[in-house]
Amino acid sequence: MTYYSPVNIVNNLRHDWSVEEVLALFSLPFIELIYQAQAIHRQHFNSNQVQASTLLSIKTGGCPEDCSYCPQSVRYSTSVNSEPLLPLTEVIAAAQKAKARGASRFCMGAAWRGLKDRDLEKIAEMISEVKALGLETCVTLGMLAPGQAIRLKAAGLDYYNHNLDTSPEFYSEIITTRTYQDRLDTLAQVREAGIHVCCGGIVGMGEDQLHRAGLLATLANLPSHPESVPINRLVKVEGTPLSQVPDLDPFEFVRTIACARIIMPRSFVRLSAGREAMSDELQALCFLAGANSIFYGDKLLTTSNPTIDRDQQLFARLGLDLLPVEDRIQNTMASVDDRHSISS
Ligand code: SAM
Ligand code: DTB
Ligand code: SF4
Repeated sequence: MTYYSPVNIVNNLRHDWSVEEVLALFSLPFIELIYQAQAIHRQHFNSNQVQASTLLSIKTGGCPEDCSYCPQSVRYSTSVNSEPLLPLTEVIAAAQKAKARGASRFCMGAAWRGLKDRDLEKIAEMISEVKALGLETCVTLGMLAPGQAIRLKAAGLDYYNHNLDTSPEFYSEIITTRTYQDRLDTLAQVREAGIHVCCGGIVGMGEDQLHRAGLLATLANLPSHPESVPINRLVKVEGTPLSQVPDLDPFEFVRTIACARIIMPRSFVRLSAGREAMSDELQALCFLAGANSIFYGDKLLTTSNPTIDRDQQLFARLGLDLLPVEDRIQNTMASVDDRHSISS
């Protein structure tokens, strides 16, 4: 049996954050907060290197869930139509292109409530082929049933993305068709199968600071910190219930990144959806606050992302480098090896 200690005695990772403590971080003077986040960031990472993942929607639209931010839900009238699963050849071609452009990881997303066994082997084949190209593999397919994660791991899956999206308290305002516990159960299956966890959320959905702190505390208090923590800023899509929600203060977004960096010091914190609408200066502040990963490529799943050209120019102006895939794997292994478990 495995017990988890609240404090990781090997590398001091904490898993007992109270929401009040995280709120206290949010309340620090901005300069103090960024200073603390950057100081912690530099203890664990080369602060001039950024990991890049390229996304591909392998099954677009027609999703039965009611996530109120999502253009792919069948319940909302958006410009996204339902399409079948992409053929393997298209997936391989997109992965080859991503690799040639410098991405270290290829993330395949499906607009599913959960993975069905009838699709499992097709997905496994996609994972194996992408892995064979020398890329890290990631999929996000919704909920997993027992046994499925083990098959995905055997196919060569490095990461499974499954977001908590928001705090437990705000969650029911956003999604009613699956529970928070459903998400935690899928994350546990992923961990148990030995797959790295990519788990984060969305800010700017009309939540308040308490809920942003609640999301981050929940992520940090998981049995292990997710290796990858995507922080998405809501992309407001016409036709979705959240399309008219007021903008989040950009400094509050930077504070969210900084707090994630401080409480999950060894995780890659990804500046995720929403970058296209951000100025170069705001993105630079996010990197200063400890973000060290991006989605790289002209498209997210159904919405647009900064072009490769724009990102390359920004990286050149800031002296940032893309993390090569070999370094990425080594770095991740170190953090996984240090996982705090006491077995008896
Ligand atoms: N259907 C699967 C699921 O929900 O787990 C996988 C794909 S789903 C699109 C992956 C994640 O994308 C969601 O959990 C959410 O965090 C993020 N996302 C979707 N729409 C978004 C939007 N409009 N703005 C920001 N993030 C979004
Ligand atoms: C994550 O946290 N963000 C990505 C990825 N994981 C799958 C998805 C963002 C989707 C943005 C809306 C769209 O393009 O459909
Ligand atoms: Fe479906 Fe995922 Fe979109 Fe929710 S976020 S509606 S589960 S595709």
